[in-house]
Amino acid sequence: MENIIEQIRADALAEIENASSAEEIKALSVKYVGRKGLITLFLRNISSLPKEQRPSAGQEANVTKQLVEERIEEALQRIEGLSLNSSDSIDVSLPGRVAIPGILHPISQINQQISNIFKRLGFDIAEGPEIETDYYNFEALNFPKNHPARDMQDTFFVSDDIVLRTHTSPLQIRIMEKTHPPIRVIMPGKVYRCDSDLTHTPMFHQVEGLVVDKNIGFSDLKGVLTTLVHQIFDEEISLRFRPSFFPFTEPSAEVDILCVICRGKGCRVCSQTGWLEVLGSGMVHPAVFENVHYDTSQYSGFAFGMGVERIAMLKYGIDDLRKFFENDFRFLRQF
Ligand code: 2U9
Repeated sequence: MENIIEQIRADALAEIENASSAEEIKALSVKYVGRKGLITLFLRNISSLPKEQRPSAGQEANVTKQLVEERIEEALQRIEGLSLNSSDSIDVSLPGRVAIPGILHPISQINQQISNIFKRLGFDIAEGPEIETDYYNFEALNFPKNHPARDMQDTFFVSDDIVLRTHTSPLQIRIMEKTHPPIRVIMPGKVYRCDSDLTHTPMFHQVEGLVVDKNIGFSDLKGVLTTLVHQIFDEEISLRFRPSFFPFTEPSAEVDILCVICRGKGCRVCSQTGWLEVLGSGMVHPAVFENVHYDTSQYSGFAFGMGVERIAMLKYGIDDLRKFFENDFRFLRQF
């Protein structure tokens, strides 16, 4: 009898040793220590042995059963450990990858803020072509050919007569050609100028606006632009209207805010003037109205324009315009 249980034990240990998968080990568990396994059956049949053999056979079988169960457990742990270390396994203890939510680009945020301010004031929003004819970009806006004011615009020419728009004003001519007053509209969009340094990029974003109706005066211009500047920067901020020149407006004024850095004392940012220029404006020049066949004895209007990057730089205290175009997420996610 002892020979039989010794043989079963030797076979079981050898087969467990040679098994290479969890399935094989589980099959061996069934074969030796399962309900109908060889060791289980041996134990069940001990009662049929001669009385004097039963104690030693039972003890031997119990020791064998315990040993086989231990070896099966060890073999399973060895095989599962191997499969966890293999290249396609997942280490569930590693920290997870955090999904960083996207944000609107700061220029888009300022654009939206400006659009929302004008929507509340009853303005429409219009968009138009970025490639324009000389007529819409210059001629209709009272820039005669060879006029020195064209030099201010650093134009990209596609051909003699076709340009990348240097401002969104051509769209205002197109709108006036198709629409009768009253007009209250803003034009956000990309514009192009052949210029590149700390405060200029060849492409930048502008928002221009146009109001045309009966009895529109400079006080309307001042009211709308004061509301705009107060809502973008701060309700308390001081601003001033400073005489200027544009071919398409007369009179013209640039709008300055009290320097956000030195509060008027004079510093490097405001070139010691105490003021920062934020936008340009003026009453629409009668020559522009004549080009779109508006009756200047009945209608008047004002227009304005601002660079969105410049507004963002002043609002957030950024000194290099190129940061907006590098798409470094460490910079962009701050806004
Ligand atoms: C029409 C008539 C008048 C739009 C205007 C400005 C003044 C102005 C600059 C601001 C910074 C351009 O981006 S910038 O370099 N713009 O100062 N723009 S008035 O005047 C118009 C436009 C269209 C028919």
